[in-house]
Amino acid sequence: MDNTDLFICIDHVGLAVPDLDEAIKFHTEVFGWRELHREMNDEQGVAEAMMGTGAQLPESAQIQLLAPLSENSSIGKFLAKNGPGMQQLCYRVADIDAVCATLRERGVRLLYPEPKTGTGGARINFVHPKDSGGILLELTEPGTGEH
Ligand code: CMX
Repeated sequence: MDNTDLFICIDHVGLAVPDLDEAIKFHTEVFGWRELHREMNDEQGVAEAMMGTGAQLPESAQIQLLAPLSENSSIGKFLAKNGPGMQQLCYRVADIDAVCATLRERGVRLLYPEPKTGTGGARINFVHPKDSGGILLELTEPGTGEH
């Protein structure tokens, strides 16, 4: 990776769904995705599943299904306002602390002062949608459990 690159690749696209089991069934039976991973993240207020293909190319992006654990969670509020749909785009990074520092220097607001825990023990942070062209942008430094 060239040291001017901030991002490695698109890690996943997150879809807000009202019911995780129903969404997994739909995405497997209709679109042929495979369920690769499932977990609950109480801090983020989500039950989630990562969906991929059989090919699993090293840098192939996954689909993340995100169901709310409560109405007051980020996904609960998103569903109430927008209904089901694309909630976030996630870029993979090698060093989230360095990338967040660079983005802050460039005037971009990160949601958390320090990274929190995401899928598979990843370290995550988010760029506010108002600072990224209207897209909620997640940054993930993968943990050992995600890929
Ligand atoms: N994509 C694009 N724009 C969004 C958005 C999204 N997902 N969520 C909110 N916005 C926009 C709103 O439309 C609103 O714009 P306007 O002021 O023009 O109407 C603005 O951002 C503020 O939105 P809000 O509804 O007042 O704010 P919320 O209380 O819903 O908070 C956000 C928004 C992004 C700060 C919150 O959703 C958040 O903290 N997200 C990060 C955590 C998260 O999403 N966790 C779930 C996923 C976990 C995981 O990936 O592991």
